Amino acid sequence: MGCHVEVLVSNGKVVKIKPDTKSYIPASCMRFSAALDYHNHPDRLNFPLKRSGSRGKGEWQRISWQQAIDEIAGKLAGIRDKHGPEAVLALGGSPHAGDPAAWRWCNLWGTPNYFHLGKNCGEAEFLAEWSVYGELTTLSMPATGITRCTIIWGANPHDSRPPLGWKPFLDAKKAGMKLIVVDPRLTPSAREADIWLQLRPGTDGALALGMINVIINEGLYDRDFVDRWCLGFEDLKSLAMQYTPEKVETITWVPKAKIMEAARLYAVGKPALLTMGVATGHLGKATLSAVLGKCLLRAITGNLDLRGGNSFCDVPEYTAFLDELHWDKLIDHPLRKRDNVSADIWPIASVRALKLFRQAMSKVYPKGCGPAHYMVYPGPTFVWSAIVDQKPYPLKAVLTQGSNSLCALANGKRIYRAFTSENLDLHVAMDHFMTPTTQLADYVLPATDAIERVDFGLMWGFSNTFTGREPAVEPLYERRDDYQLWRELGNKLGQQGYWPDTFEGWLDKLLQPSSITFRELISREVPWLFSPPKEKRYEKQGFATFSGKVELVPSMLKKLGYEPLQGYQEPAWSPVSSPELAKEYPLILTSGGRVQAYHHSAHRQLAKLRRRYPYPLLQIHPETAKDLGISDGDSVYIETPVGTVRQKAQLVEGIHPKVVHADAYWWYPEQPGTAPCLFGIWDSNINSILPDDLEHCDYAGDNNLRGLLCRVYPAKDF
Ligand SMILES: Nc1nc2c(c(=O)[nH]1)N[C@H]1C(S)=C(S)[C@@H](COP(=O)(O)OP(=O)(O)OC[C@H]3O[C@@H](n4cnc5c(=O)[nH]c(N)nc54)[C@H](O)[C@@H]3O)O[C@H]1N2
Ligand SMILES: Nc1nc2c(c(=O)[nH]1)N[C@H]1C(S)=C(S)[C@@H](COP(=O)(O)OP(=O)(O)OC[C@H]3O[C@@H](n4cnc5c(=O)[nH]c(N)nc54)[C@H](O)[C@@H]3O)O[C@H]1N2
Ligand SMILES: [Mo]
Repeated sequence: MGCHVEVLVSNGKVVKIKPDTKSYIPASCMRFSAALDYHNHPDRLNFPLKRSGSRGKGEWQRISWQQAIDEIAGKLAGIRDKHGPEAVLALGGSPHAGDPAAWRWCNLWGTPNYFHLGKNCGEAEFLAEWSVYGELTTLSMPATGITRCTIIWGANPHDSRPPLGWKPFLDAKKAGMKLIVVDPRLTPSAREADIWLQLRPGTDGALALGMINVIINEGLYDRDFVDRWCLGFEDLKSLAMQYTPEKVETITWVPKAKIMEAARLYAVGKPALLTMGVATGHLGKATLSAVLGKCLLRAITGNLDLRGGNSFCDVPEYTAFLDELHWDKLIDHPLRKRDNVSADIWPIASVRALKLFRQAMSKVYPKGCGPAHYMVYPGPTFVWSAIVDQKPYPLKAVLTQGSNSLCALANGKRIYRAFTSENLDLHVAMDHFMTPTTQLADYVLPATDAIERVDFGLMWGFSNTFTGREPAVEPLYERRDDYQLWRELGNKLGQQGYWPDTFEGWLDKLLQPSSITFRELISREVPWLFSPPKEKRYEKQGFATFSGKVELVPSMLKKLGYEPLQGYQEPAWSPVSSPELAKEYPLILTSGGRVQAYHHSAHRQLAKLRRRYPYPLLQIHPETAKDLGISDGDSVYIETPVGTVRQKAQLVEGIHPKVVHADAYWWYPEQPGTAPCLFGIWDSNINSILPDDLEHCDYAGDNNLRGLLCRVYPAKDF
């Protein structure tokens, strides 16, 4: 997650990696201790490979980079001639060093079918924030001595963001800040809370409306801010009046007294922060009310663009990020005739939406806003069907870079069908290791890791920060920077002139507005550009919405065909929305909470980490386990209507007896890689049995990963 380490090198070889104690973010979690093993691991990909048997057979032939690039470029050109640039899909992962280059390549190429795993990350919440107030508050942290109350909502920073992202909460608490945590589990973050709201997974939208009800009824909202800066208050008020604390207790299982107490504490605790959290974007049909509800709470309490509250992310002005990425090149690309494959179904995630957001923001941000790429992603379900059924139009090539989609996305069987479809003419995957996903590629390319390449952080354009880092050693074998994949393909496919020769050259170009080279930056003691905190920018410039105000009933949603005043909607599977199914699958399933040992599907190869965390765990309440004849450490089956996987039971008190939490992303690098085994992907990976039909997708097409149903029973040991 970008923590700093010191790498000791002898004779061009890394000998030791330790936390950089001089840095402001020294590595502290257990993962860095395995970083050297990661760099040298015998299973690392070191040379380009070309498939020789059928897809998934695991038969590979080593080829040169030149041959790989020539053949891939040749195939892409043929696909573009026959099917248009939109027939190429790029699949990117969570933070890795090639992403902006991939977005740029796609914009120049003309495909809106860029699917970044961020789709299942913060997208749903970001799009809601843009719709309501035209800004993102993703990076807000409590300010010690200033923030009086924080709600951590759907996140567990203790495990997901140590040390940079958790310490500020502790520091602020010491200075008197009150902490509220909304989480179905008693996580290490929740243990620190003054109030823990243990809700039924998926019911966040109802909880938010219940809190709004209390805040309005008790006159605790910021009247001045609402009068001057918000539109639609009366409509929101009428909606919220339907969500009495009694009713919300029934929906969420949170006692009404706690709902009222939390609402009051938050509303009077100004400046107060309400955090982003990926969980609220994983709720399928229940997502929109949840993410809007969070935005509305921030707005009516006047905590927007406020120091210590939800401050706005800065636009990346130190870098040429916005110029370099050329979103307009995608909007007006001469060859692009179609929007992404799911634009008609989820219009908020489309080029059309990108254009509308740009219009709405143009007064405040003439160059557009930062991470606009979040607006164009197609939804996964339709990506797979555009490959298998070639509808609404054919997708013919997939360029996977730094993503293990077979593990990280819902309904693995559907993804498997897509990757093995005869209609898929080309699948290229660039990674550090063979994974279930790379195993289904035609070409597999070896990437450099963070120790052997220059690296940078600009938070995907979310902020006006830029940090740089130098490589410790030359790349091993034939590993290459991810940047080079896009550059070389670009140079062969009509993008000549856009791509500096080296990754560092591109970073120099990005840094031009700051009149500093990448080298100069990284030779500084603190190699970091950042802008000082700001607040109340809206007083001068208004909000970056169509009206210039905070839109409690967002006109953006209306323009795109959504109901802008959302009441709470149940997830598609729940005791309320599907009571018959709930009889067969009586437990509420949530999944994927971060664990310190691993980054998503990665690192399972590393013995040091595997010893610490050898199996995927299903957290279950001791009473429930007892009723099912399950003891701590027993193997259990978890079954949904989509399928069955096996994990080990971990009995925990801090979970509701009707709720279970399954670890996500499990696969076993030690098992055979050949299909259908694919490193044991079907054994334990909860995502492979999560549903992805239309009824489960949220308003932007994201997967429903939390707030589902399952049953659990003893399994044969493993
Ligand atoms: N160690 C480690 N750190 C990581 C990552 C990693 O893989 N490993 N991944 C990084 C990435 S890409 C991301 S996006 C961040 C995410 O970081 P966080 O936002 O902190 O996400 P999680 O820990 O997945 O989930 C947060 C909490 O949501 C709770 N939850 C489950 N269902 C619900 C629900 O219905 N409602 C609510 N309110 N809460 C629910 C879970 O119990 C969990 O504790 O972490 C980043 N940091
Ligand atoms: N059930 C459930 N599923 C989830 C979530 C959840 O909370 N619950 N969270 C979702 C979220 S927030 C996210 S962000 C996604 C993450 O989804 P992904 O990003 O697809 O997951 P990773 O396992 O991190 O896959 C990254 C791959 O990139 C490789 N890699 C690492 N570094 C590099 C590099 O520098 N270059 C290249 N080329 N490859 C590299 C790794 O070896 C690994 O195979 O998962 C989503 N899926
Ligand atoms: Mo994420």
